[in-house]
Amino acid sequence: MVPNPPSAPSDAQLDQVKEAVRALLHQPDYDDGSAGPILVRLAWHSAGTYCATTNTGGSNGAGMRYEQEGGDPANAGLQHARAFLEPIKKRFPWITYADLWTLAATVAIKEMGGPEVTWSGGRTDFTDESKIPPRGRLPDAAQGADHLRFIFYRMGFNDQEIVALSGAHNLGRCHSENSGFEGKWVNQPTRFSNQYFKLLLVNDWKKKKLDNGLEQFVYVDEEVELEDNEEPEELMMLPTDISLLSDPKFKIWVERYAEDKDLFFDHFSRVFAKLLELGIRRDASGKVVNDENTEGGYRS
Ligand code: CCH
Repeated sequence: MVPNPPSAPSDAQLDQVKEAVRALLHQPDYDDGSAGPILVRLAWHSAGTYCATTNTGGSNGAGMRYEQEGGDPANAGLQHARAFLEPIKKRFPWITYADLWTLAATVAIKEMGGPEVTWSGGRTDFTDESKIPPRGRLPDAAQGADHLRFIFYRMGFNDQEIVALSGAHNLGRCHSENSGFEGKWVNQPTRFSNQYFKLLLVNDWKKKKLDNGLEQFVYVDEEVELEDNEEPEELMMLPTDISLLSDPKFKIWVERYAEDKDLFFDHFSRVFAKLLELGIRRDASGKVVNDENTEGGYRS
């Protein structure tokens, strides 16, 4: 317990943090030139451990700072996202890691051309590993629609929300050193759009077995004219992404989001805000109800 927690930050203080996040997004030497996609994944994995039945896991605690969660193979690569944010935590020590990780994702989404996501602060950071949920709660990309429902229903999401959340795969890429999968979903992976849904529907996805034995789906645009020595650009989908096409209840939403970008942005903004609140208990005034073995949180 923190005897005398600080008072809640002012909007001006939060604006300073947001500005600092904006300033670090441009990373010419990293991946596709932006820290944005991996910051979104960091927030998602921090929240996606939630179990509604037991009310454990979720975006409180920033448990990935500990080996038990940070060293989970499902979180491989996210150390880069945490390292990007570390100087901001040093500069603004009053913000908890759990708040910083979630807030940074909303800034990144907006800066990459996505919707505004409502964010509220007050998350606390674990001071030990006692509340870290067991490994194995994040989705396995090699599986299908039943698995997606099993994982996301556990968090309290419905079919429409599962498809909307999956639209985050407009961003970033797979890295063989992290997940074993390789490649990006869309041509412009640092631009938030509904392109992922369009490509899912229009392209003829072919199964490809990787050297490590994993299977993903790929598409190569044969129509594109290439310069000499230029390799054709291959786009990819995970087996879980493809399962959104084969399951009729998911496919309805893939079709709607492919044809209506505004609808997708609206639904994504709501469902991402919901994701970031998983595991957070607030009183009627919106203040977080603090647990033991955590630090941070604000005086009302
Ligand atoms: Fe995801 N995702 N994700 N994902 N994900 C990966 C990368 C990103 C699954 C598997 C993978 C969501 C849902 C799922 C992002 C956001 C979200 C990778 C590659 C795998 C594998 C990791 C690597 O190799 O570095 C599966 C399965 C699901 C099931 O639904 C949801 C929900 C979100 C956010 C709302 C983002 C962003 C990335 C790109 C990260 C990067 O480093 O570029």
